[in-house]
Order: sequence, then C-alpha cells, then structure tokens
Amino acid sequence: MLALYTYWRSSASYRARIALNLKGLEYEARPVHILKGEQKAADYHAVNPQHRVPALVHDGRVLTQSLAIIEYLDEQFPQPALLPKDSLGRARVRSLSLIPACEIQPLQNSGTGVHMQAALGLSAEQIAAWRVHWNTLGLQAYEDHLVADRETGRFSHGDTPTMADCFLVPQCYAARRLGIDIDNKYPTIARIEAACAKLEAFQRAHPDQQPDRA
Ligand SMILES: N[C@@H](CCC(=O)N[C@@H](CS)C(=O)NCC(=O)O)C(=O)O
Repeated sequence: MLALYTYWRSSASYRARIALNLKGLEYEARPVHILKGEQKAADYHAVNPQHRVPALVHDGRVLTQSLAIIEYLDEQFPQPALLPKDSLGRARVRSLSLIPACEIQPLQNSGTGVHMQAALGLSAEQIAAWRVHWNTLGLQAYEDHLVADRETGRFSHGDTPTMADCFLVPQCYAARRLGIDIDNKYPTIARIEAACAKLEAFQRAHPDQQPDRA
C-alpha cells in the first residue's frame, strides 16, 4: 500500500507524484494544507518531524525527502527506470535533480518566505524578487548543462523521462508562477517541459489536477 502526504502546489510533492505516475503506481493522496500550518500539527509531526511535504508511506514505513522517495521507488519498482544504468549517467541525473532540490526550492519555500518576513521584516515584493533571483540562477545553470552535455535528449537525460525531469517540471511551474519567462530565457528547458507535458504521468501530477486544489 502506498500513500503520499502532499500539497497540491508543493513542488516537492509534485516531484513525487510524477515519479509515482511514471511507475504506474496507485497511491492514496493525503493532503496537508501547508499554508494553514497543518504540517506543524502533532499528528503530522509523527509522520515527518521536519514538518514538510512530501512523505511517502509504503507498507507502513514512512519515507521523507523527495529525492530519497524517488530513488526508493526506482529501486522497489524498477520499471520504467528513472535513473540510468551507468554511474556517470546516474551522477548526471542526480546532479541535475539537485539544482532545484538544493539550490532553488529551499530558498523559495513558503516557510522560508514566512521567516524572511517575520525575522527580517521584508516586504512581499522583496521576497518575490529574492525568489526570482534564485530561480533565475538555478534555471540558467540547468539550461547551460543541457546545452553543453551530449546526454541531453528529448528529455533531460536521453529520450525517456528520468528523475531529473521529475525535479525540472515542478521547478518550471514554480518559476512561471513568479513570472519568469522560461520560453524565451531557457529554450532547452522549455522544449523538455513541453515534451513532459505530453505525457499522462506528468499531466495527472499537475497541481491543477489534485483533489486538494484550492
Ligand atoms: N528537500 C525537501 C523539501 C520539502 C519542502 O520544503 N516542502 C515544502 C513544500 S514544497 C514544505 O513542506 N513547506 C512547508 C514549510 O516550509 O512550512 C524535499 O525534497 O522533499
């Protein structure tokens, strides 16, 4: 049995939803409304003491951190593979995935914004500019990798979706919400995002398709 603690607009939850769908796995969605603070409630603390989504439950065991969740799914349910067979390929896919995971999303996270406002007194406009800054830097680096590397194909790594695409597409969604012009600034990312959008696994994972959509 699989269940996913998720929030419709959470980019980290969106990554896990894509991976579950690519694997063809059915799961129970357990919404956690992070803007209402439900991630800090005592019952969710027992699930994830870090108070973040997503969290995956598989046969009674809880996993946290989207990258760990996706790698776990790839090991438990190997087909279709989301990581390449070769070490260099796996390193490249992890490296691309970690750009959104480590260099962008933590800096744009809702909890980060709340703290910047409370601790530093920053305005909504200043926080939005901060988020645009880190999205722009990270996406430019991702684009430059795609352009430079011969492994780039129809998707971020080769001609089938990998874990990197599970991270890229939600980051594009977040960047577009911030008004970043992905189509003109990052044409290779835009091409891959469009290829992903044609696949049902990505369509079903989209925030607009989630039962807890506001
Ligand atoms: N590194 C974590 C990030 C998880 C994360 O930051 N989730 C956000 C939503 S995208 C969250 O739960 N934020 C709630 C908060 O900061 O209070 C992962 O990849 O799973």
